[in-house]
Amino acid sequence: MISRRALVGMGATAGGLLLSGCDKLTASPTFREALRGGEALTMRAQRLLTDRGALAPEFDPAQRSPVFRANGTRRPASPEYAAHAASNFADGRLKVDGLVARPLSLSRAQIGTMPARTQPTRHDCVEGWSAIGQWTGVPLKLLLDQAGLRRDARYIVFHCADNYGPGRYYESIDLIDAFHPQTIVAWGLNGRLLPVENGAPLRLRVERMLGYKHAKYVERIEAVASLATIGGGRGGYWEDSSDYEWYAGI
Ligand SMILES: Nc1nc2c(c(=O)[nH]1)N[C@H]1C(S)=C(S)[C@@H](COP(=O)(O)O)O[C@H]1N2
Ligand SMILES: [Mo]
Repeated sequence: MISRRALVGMGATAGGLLLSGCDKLTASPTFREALRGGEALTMRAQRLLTDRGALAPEFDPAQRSPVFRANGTRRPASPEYAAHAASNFADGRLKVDGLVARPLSLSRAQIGTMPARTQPTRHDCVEGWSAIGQWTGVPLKLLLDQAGLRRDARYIVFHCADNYGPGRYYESIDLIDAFHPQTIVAWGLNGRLLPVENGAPLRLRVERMLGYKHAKYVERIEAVASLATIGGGRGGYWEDSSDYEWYAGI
């Protein structure tokens, strides 16, 4: 098919000729049917291509797990984190930096005033358990738009406050997941502020991904062009240390 751009590029005379030609073609029933078939095909192809944008199932609040179990770090061990927790995270700041036009430094209170999304979703951990929790947070897209993502940014890295084993916990996702409508920086769980064991003050929810991608205790969000120089270079703590897949889509 000739794209609109190509048509525009053909100039007025040729364009006019083409258009009158098109008028005749669309009048013929067989051509109209062929067009309709093409539309169905395009729609199917588009669904396949946009599958990664599909929403994860959202559940009835009554289906929530009575207790949302905690896994991995349950409380970061650093004195800095202890001090933040003692002041109810009032002084902590979330940094959004890297390949952005306007680096951000936001308190949890500021983030709490931004538009929020609430989503009751199921968390699936590779260790073989699942839980349904209702998360509330700011869509990551809003933070990235406010910071002004540069054109060379390709991945978003989440730097965490905890050391798990030898190194800092971190995770990363590509821009498709970063802009997914259910990708939020969550500050609430089941109608309350996020508890420490589930990642207070802020944790990532990236609902089309396995549990280990959902970074807890996020203190810095960095836009990068490549993951090679971050941590061990494989895009996440478990990816570096245990060969977990970087792309953990579900
Ligand atoms: N910073 C940090 N984020 C983390 C982890 C961790 O140990 N540290 N564990 C991951 C794993 S394996 C899972 S299953 C979930 C657990 O989240 P929860 O503690 O709220 O259940 O957090 C993920 N994010
Ligand atoms: Mo997990």
